[in-house]
Amino acid sequence: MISSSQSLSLLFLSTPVGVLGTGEGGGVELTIKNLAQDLLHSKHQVNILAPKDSYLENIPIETIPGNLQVAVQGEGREAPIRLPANSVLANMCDYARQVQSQYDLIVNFAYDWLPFYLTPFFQTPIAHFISMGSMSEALDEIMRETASRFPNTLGVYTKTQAETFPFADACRCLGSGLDLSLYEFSRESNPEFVWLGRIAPEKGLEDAVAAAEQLGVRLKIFGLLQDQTYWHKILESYPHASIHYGGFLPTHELQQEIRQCRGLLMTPRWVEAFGNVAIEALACGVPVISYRRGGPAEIIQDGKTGFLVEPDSVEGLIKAMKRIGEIDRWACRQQAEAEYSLPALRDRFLQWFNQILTSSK
Ligand code: HBI
Repeated sequence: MISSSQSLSLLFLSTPVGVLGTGEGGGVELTIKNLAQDLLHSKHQVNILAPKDSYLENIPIETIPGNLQVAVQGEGREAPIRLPANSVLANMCDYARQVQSQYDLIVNFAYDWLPFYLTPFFQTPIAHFISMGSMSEALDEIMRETASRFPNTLGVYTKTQAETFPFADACRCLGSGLDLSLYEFSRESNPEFVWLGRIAPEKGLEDAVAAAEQLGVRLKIFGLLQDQTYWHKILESYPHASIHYGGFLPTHELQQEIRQCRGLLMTPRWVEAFGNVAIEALACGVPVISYRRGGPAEIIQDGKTGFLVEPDSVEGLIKAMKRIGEIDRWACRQQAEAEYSLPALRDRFLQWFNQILTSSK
């Protein structure tokens, strides 16, 4: 029996779609960084396998060469599993195989077929953290098989996300968390709204721009500009919108920008597994207006820390934006502290790890 206070030696497999630290890995990057940082502070050993050029301050990373994996959201549900030549994911799995005996547990953050398929080939147990909702038949199938052969080894952010899978009951909900000391509460705000995230079709940025243009308010935008065509189409479609794109900022700079804003707009087209940007805003005292879809629908306390809006309704966004002054900004910070602190996240993950280690003995 592994006592929860005992130090664990953990090997993280990062997402293979991007270089860790650049935003290419989306929300799961923040989860990996925050979790690794807090586990290291709590005297556990963590090593991360990630693509070449990956870098996170004060966190050990073993960079692995090879070609990045294709993002699953670009493929159809029926798409066959594909690996590029010299696949960084395959190289990461092979490296993990070679060093596995040095670790109590491997934690897979790749939303990919290969690490699930290889689980029975490993002696060291593997915990699979699933960072998105259901995206493909082949992945659903291998995840379901892994869940039945290795009970309790599938973790997700939220219940809504789990419910997109046929094996929802086999998923352990872990939520998310932030280093709240990096986010400064701001009681005051300027009249601007803000949108955060990867600029890509599944994030629905055009709706936030449309709402800002119709309401005649300024919208600040931050995040990785992942899809240039999509971005230029938005600029052409809303020439009168007052928007400012500020790039992908490290946390310190980002929170300085968002803490002054009146509200965060979240416009997910897909079932957002969690929506880390929502708790980043709450941590600064910024209320969140989001479509009632996916993770944000479980995070936002409607009318208390923000507003939940009919999905894909720009009118709904505008109505909520007009009411944003009703929200007490301190209540937003309090919710972040109560539910999304890093120690709370770490404890949830350690309980999950210990459950796996106890049952795998
Ligand atoms: N696609 N194939 C693949 N593998 C991943 O790990 C992956 C992805 N797309 C997006 C993604 N991970 C992360 O941005 C998630 O946090 C959304």
